[in-house]
Amino acid sequence: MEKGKFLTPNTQTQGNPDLLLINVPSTFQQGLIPDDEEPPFGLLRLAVTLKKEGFNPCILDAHRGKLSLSDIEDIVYDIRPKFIGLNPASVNLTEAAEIAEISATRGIPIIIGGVHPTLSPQQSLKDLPMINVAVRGRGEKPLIELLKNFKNRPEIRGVYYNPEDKLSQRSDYAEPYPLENIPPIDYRIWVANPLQTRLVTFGDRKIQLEEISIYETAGCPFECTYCSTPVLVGRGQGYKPYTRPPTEKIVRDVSLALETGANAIHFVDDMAFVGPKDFRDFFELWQSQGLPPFYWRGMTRAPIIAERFTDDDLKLLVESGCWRLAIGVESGNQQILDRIKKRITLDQVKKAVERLRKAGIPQVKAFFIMGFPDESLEQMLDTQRFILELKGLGLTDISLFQFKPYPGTEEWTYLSRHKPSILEEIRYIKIGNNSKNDTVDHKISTDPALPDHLMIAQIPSAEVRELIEQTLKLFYS
Ligand code: B12
Ligand code: SF4
Repeated sequence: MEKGKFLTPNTQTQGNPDLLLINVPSTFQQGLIPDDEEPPFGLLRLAVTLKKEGFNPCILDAHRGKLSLSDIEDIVYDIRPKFIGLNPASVNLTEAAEIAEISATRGIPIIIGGVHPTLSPQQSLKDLPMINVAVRGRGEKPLIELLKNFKNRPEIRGVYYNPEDKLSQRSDYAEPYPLENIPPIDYRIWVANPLQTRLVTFGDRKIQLEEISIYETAGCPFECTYCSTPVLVGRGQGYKPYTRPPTEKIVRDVSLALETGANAIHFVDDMAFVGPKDFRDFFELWQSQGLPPFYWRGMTRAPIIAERFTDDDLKLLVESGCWRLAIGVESGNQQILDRIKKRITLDQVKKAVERLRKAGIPQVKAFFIMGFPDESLEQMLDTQRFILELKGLGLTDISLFQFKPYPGTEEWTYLSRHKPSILEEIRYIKIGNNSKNDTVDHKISTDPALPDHLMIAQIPSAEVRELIEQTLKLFYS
């Protein structure tokens, strides 16, 4: 069965798996899931680590496989796993609940982890009452213990059972499993269709990229007020906000990923590099080992490029095969940038875009958000104007999202104090649209929306979305 292709490892034929990790789809409206989605890096890390520890896990990538609920039910029934693991984010809790329902009716214990359970394990257990256990933080260590000793409800850091239990009135995260001990992921075994083909223009040449995505780090050293990452890593609670594995491990992982036949890497990490040294160390080691060149793209911050990269670093960036660098900008209004603790200035953004394009990086992308709490129409129009100014400086691509509050973030706390009724009405709505990838319509339809009348900013949600649509059209016209 074609759908079975998204059950990995692809050699999974014998015995019931100890654990079936299901990548919960962002929606069951299959037409809304793009074709080039990233594999579930968190589940991949868990699966290869559990395998190394002697377990027999498998992954069902229901998101990339665009599986329906009944496809998932058939597969669960066929392979009868001992446990099921789900990874709900805040935007697909409903889908997770539906999958949990079918698993619970088969009597299979369910463990949840990942974004939403980490933001609030107690709330997740209330949201999904059929779930037995929630894991907060990185799941490797808790799963090893839970799979060995589930019946006894072991007390483990980062593991939460009944939300009403005294034992659940805590906030600890799982003890992280060292990144350097996580085995390299062999994409040929664990990921269905790992390569994405794209045609990229480099000066006057067109090059066909066979791209594979990888994720190497954990967290991010910054603390933007709207972002879930600081909460995901337990920032401010004594946990390390950012971990980068040794350069040797990154070199080994990239090298293995290229063995799939890829000639390009997408570093999906929140930060592909947080300083010129990370980047230099990697490429110097890569070159010193005589490894073959490859194309790559990733994400970093404007001040790093504007102020910390020398001209020589920029030259090395181009030589290293970087075809697209993305930066998080979020707003074209300095007051908003300061409020969301972005720690960047508009001048740094302009300088970064200009320097990258002048150095010869083929594509520069920036991310933006409109509709922050209390943001005025005028401030959003500043963002629109700034986006068009950056286009004039060589910006080639944008993502522009509507602000959405996520549990545990500083903006969530702000809204709970100042506009509590809004949080009761939060729903992430998926707008149906079958437009092709990379079109403005597609960009709009894959960003979950908020109810039309919601007044998080100074204008209602529907008007924020109209402005987003207008801005995307202006940029891409
Ligand atoms: C890669 C990525 C994407 C990719 C791929 C997403 C995908 N389908 O897998 C793309 C670019 C497509 C994407 C899109 C979106 N994303 Co995104 N994305 C990420 C990102 C940067 C990395 C996720 C990741 O792979 N991490 C690396 C792995 C190794 O870590 P991990 O997933 O945390 O896994 C560990 C633990 O969490 C835990 N764990 C994970 N799963 C499980 C399961 C079990 C059972 C257990 C026990 C433990 C466990 O153990 C793992 C190993 O240590 C995160 C930010 C982040 N730092 O997590 C945002 C993030 C998940 N995205 C986010 C958002 C908002 C979106 C969008 C909605 C953006 C938008 N339009 O507004 C869209 C949704 C699109 C869609 N159709 O659903 C938010 C989610 C916020 C929320 N509360 O729900 C995040 C957290 C970004 C942020 N900082 O705010 N995203
Ligand atoms: S928005 Fe980006 S820079 Fe800010 S905390 Fe999140 S991942 Fe880090």
